[in-house]
Parts: sequence; structure tokens; C-alpha cells
Amino acid sequence: MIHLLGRKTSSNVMKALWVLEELGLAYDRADYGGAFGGTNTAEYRAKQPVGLVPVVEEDGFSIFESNAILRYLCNAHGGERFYPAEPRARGTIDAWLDFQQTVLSGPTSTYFIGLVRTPPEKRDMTAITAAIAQAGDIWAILDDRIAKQGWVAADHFSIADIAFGVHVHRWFSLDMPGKRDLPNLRAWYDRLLARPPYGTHCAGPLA
Ligand SMILES: N[C@@H](CCC(=O)N[C@@H](CS)C(=O)NCC(=O)O)C(=O)O
Repeated sequence: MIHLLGRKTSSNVMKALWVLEELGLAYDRADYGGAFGGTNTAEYRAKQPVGLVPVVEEDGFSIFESNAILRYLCNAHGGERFYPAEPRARGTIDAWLDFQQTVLSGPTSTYFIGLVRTPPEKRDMTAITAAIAQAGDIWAILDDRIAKQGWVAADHFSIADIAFGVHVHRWFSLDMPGKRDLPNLRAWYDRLLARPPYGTHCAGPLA
């Protein structure tokens, strides 16, 4: 049995939920992080050294970092259709997974936490406005790729779509000044919405 540790409002936990459902795996989930706490214990830190979510456990093995979890679950449970073994196909998906973590996650966190989890009087609107512009430039790169091949890293759905997809719902749901008009990105978001795990776990009300 697979155990997912992490609150379901976390974008990184959503990635794990989404791939678990796409793979048709049996799992349970326990609330950790945010208001639930539980991440400062020695036991939890042994699984995630800085106390973030998510963590996945299976038969005494545990793994952290959401994109590593995506890779592990596909590797361990027959997910080659979402994460091919062929070195170039895999390398391209890995590059976009790293790009999501290193380039996209900074600005998306700034505008999401700023607008959804911070009271209006405490918002740093200068930082939020800059993050919206920065994220718009990154989403425009995705818009261009999607126009050419339909998906983020390949001509089919892959775990790179999961890594970016959890953030695109927030982009389209938030009423933000200066948001770029990106029709191919919107069409891809609509295709993600047609996938049941995305609608169930990743496209609910923002919280
Ligand atoms: N690079 C890590 C980032 C994990 C992360 O930042 N998780 C956030 C939620 S999205 C978190 O744990 N925040 C503190 C909390 O929920 O207590 C990953 O992809 O797993």
C-alpha cells in the first residue's frame, strides 16, 4: 500500500494525487503541513529533511520532492507511458520537470501565496505584480511549445504536464492584473480539465 503524506491544498501534493490516480494505484493520504502540522517531528524529518510536503511511503521506503515522487511512481508502477525509458524522451521530460521547479515555482508561489494566503493589508503588491509578469513570460514559453506539439514535453501527456498543470489552474482562476492572453495554454488547460484526476484533485476552489 502507498501512503501519501501531505495536505491536499498543496500543489506539490496534488502532483502525487494526480499521478497515483492516472496509474490506478491504491493509496491513502494523511494530512501533514500547513495548519495540520506534523512536519517538525524527528520521525517526519527523517523522511523530509526540511519538513515540507509531500512524502510518499511504500513498504518501508520513503521518498520526498514532488517531481522525484512522479518519477518514482511511474518507474515502480508501470508508468512508462507518462515517463518513457528511451533516454532522449526521458531527458526532455526531466528537463521540463527541472524547469518547473527551478524557474516557474518561484513566481507562482509569490503570486499564489500573496493573493490567496495573505490578507490584503499584508500583501506586497510590487512583488506580486512582478511575479505575475515573470510567470506570464514563462507561461508564454509553454504556450508556444503546446502550440507545436500539444503537450509540455512531448507529443503526448507526460509527468511534465502534471508538474506544470497543478499551477495552471491557479493562473487561470486568479483574477490578476496584467495577465497575458495565452490561447494555446488555455486549450491545454481545458484538455487537462477533461482528465478526471485533474478535476477532482487539482482544479478545485483555491485555498
Ligand atoms: N521542492 C519541494 C517543495 C515542497 C513544498 O514547498 N511544499 C510546500 C507545500 S506546496 C510546503 O510543504 N509548505 C509548508 C507546509 O505545507 O507546511 C517539492 O516539490 O516537493
